[in-house]
Amino acid sequence: MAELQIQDIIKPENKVYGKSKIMTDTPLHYCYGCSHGVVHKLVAEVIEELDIQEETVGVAPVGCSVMMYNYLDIDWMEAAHGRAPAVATGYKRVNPKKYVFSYQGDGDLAAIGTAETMHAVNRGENIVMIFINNAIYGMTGGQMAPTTMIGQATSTSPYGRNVDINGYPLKITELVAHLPGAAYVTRQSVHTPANVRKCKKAIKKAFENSKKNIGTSFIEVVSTCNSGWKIDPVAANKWMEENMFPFYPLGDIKDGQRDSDEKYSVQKLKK
Ligand SMILES: Cc1ncc(C[n+]2csc(CCOP(=O)(O)OP(=O)(O)O)c2C)c(N)n1
Ligand code: SF4
Ligand SMILES: [Mg+2]
Repeated sequence: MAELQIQDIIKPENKVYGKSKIMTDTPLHYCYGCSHGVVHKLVAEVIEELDIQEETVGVAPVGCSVMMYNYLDIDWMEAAHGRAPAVATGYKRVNPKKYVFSYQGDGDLAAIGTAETMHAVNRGENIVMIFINNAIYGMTGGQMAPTTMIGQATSTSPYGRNVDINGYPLKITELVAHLPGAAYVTRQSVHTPANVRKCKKAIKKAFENSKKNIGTSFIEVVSTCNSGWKIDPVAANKWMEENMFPFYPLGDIKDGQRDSDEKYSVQKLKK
């Protein structure tokens, strides 16, 4: 039997994986092991599979993923730090047929942008919010974020986060899930192939929800920042599994639609 040659293998019918056509050829600037690139890829694949490239608008954050607009070939807006859900709200309201998503880190979404986050979900905006929680301010040099774990050393908490001084890590996803405007709230990760698949399913569901006008879809991705944490990517995945998952458990928190207005309506005042 003839020996198998490379050209016998590389054929269109044998292809099992390819780069999404939504991803541009711009090389990603992320550190090796960073979760951002994996999540970008999933968003691109979902947009391609749903065939919504022309109808999708992303709102880029301030943080390591600030240049996400260079990586996905869709329409983009750039928001000031923390303001992505407010910018997404404005765009979606004047263009209700578009698929609008915001993409933010934890410093962006759960620190400076806490108000915008809570109010966008409380209003039940029909947007997708993607939240990359790597427990640190990655871009600016690894400062403590509201999501930093108790005892976790950062450049501004070199002896570890101390609850007496810094308070508790913020579970903003659980808070969001309590808001009546939330339709779908889930926490995912991308550190194993199985988790990558689950996360993609969640992102797809969120985009599909956006067409149904049932409220806000919110996806947290518990992530690593090996550069900020100052450990290698393999150790970062292990640290995340052992230290972050018990506090930030993976899975759906809400899966339905925003609450009905009637639940909160009052009787009209009699004159
Ligand atoms: C109003 C404002 N405050 C602070 C900053 C500085 N800043 C830029 S990125 C960043 C933190 C980003 O962290 P995060 O949102 O967690 O994203 P990551 O880099 O970890 O993905 C900060 C504080 C800024 N650009 N604008
Ligand atoms: S500093 Fe952290 S979040 Fe930023 S690119 Fe590097 S690993 Fe990713
Ligand atoms: Mg961060």
